[in-house]
Amino acid sequence: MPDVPEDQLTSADGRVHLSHWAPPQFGIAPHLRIGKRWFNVLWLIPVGAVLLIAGIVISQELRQIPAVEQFIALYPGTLSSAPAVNSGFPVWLRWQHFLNLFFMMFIIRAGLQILADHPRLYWRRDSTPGTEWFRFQHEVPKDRIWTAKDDSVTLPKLVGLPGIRHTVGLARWWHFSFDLFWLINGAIFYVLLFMTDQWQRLVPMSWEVVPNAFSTLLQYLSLHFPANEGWLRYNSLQQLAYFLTVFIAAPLAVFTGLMQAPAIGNKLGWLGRVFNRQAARSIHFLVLLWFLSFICVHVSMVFVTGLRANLNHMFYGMNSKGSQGLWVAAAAMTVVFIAWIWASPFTLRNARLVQRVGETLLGRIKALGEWWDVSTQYSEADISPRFWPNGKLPISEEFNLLENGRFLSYKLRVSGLVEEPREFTYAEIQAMPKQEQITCHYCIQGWSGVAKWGGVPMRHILELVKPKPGAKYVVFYSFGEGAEGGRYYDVHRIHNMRHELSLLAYEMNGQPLSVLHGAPLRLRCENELGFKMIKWIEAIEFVESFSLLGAGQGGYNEDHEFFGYRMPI
Ligand SMILES: Nc1nc2c(c(=O)[nH]1)N[C@H]1C(S)=C(S)[C@@H](COP(=O)(O)O)O[C@H]1N2
Ligand SMILES: [Mo]
Repeated sequence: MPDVPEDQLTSADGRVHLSHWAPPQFGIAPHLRIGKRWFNVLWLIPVGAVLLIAGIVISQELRQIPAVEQFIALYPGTLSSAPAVNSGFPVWLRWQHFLNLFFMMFIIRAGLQILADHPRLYWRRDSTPGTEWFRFQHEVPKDRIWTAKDDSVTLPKLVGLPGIRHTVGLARWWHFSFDLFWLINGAIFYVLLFMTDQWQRLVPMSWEVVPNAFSTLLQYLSLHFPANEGWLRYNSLQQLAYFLTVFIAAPLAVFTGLMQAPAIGNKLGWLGRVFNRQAARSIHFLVLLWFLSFICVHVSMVFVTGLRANLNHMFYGMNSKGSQGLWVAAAAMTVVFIAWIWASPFTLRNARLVQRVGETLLGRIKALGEWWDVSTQYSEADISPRFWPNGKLPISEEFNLLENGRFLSYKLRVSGLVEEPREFTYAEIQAMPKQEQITCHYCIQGWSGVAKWGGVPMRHILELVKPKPGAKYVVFYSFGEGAEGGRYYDVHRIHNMRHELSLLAYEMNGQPLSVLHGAPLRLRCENELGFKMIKWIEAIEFVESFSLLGAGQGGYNEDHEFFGYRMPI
């Protein structure tokens, strides 16, 4: 009976120990590419200040012109037809506003943490270094192997969540859990908005909103503020900004978020081509910039257009001049502040708990992605010029010998709950029915790439070894170690291994698979994230449960980096 290197799996701790975590590595200030030149975006601060002052001067000058004053008289800033909202700021609205900002704090911080795991943005699917339009990391070194993990950067502690390098696994639990809360809150908001008269605040009912918004902008910029009528109705500029945020930006964030998932992007044919992983990721980031700008302007306006009145509206529900709203808002912000400070240290200390809670909340929803049989294939012309590598190359003596012998003596061991445990030589595997597929790879860190893979379908191996009825999972053992030492392994549900595109690949782009990309054999499983596609496969085992393997989470990255074991999204 062929054995498996099960004793070489290591357990893992439930917390993040900084002593053996990826050491900090700082990137660079965010840079933006225009044509061939890179600009430091910190320049936007002085440039923005100059533009703001220029805007103020220009609007004050404009308002000296009689025609402009006539325009403002004609379009005073609020739609003359806009009905008054009679229900004020009901308690549900105030709670939803608070919960929204509370959830957004987690979503934004965790989102930035995810971005820092691959600190580059592209428009094309292939993530080829040099084609970014935005990065906060140096250029990719050309003189050595530079993996995607090497590329991840540290963020300031209070910005990222959990604030240390390469914590994409934990950040995703925060991001997606709070996405879920935020979506529920948003759905309730949409419903209540239209069940009451509150929708009238946000939905412009006439094109006059455009000249009125200009008029408001001019009035604000010239520092002669229009009267604050916020209790009854919003001015046109507010209305447009809120409308765009609630009805355009928020749905776009959800859509471009989902399009970054392999089970969705690899399924939706042409839509997945237009909103390819990188375009979706870039737009997702631009929506973040919209939200951040919105928050800055919105909060500034709350302060400068009558702080007490504004806070009495949104935090106290009264149209009054007292200080009650101020106190309620201060208490609410204290809660946000405490949660802000607490979240990262809590996550590092209770990483396993964060993973478990995340799995409980989201596991089933995400796993729905596996239902869909992904089928999108690309053409030869789509093949990426460069495919980011990831992982630690195997260093064992055994592997060196195999590699030096060009894997001629390699044998794949397949065992466990099967009728016919077998060892397959490399020649036998290559003589099996061969399948080729051109597919897009989605790494959890954010990069993607298209390659053509050739190999034997997993379903063929299953037919040969005949899993017993009790076999629920398929364990893959790698020759390589994981980042913290101990064997890299990974577990798949047997169902997913019967999928048409689940492949044991020995060729990449028409060439024998290189060691860098997983020779002698690596898995392709196109409805999961890249880390599930184990490289340098030594043995395969069919099991009923994986709870006794390693730290019991279903794979090396699941054990050590707190990823989820089913990751179609
Ligand atoms: N044995 C092993 N397999 C592995 C990894 C690893 O670290 N060790 N990394 C995974 C990750 S995170 C990704 S994205 C893909 C990358 O495959 P590539 O190096 O061919 O691009 O391999 C996966 N398979
Ligand atoms: Mo990955």
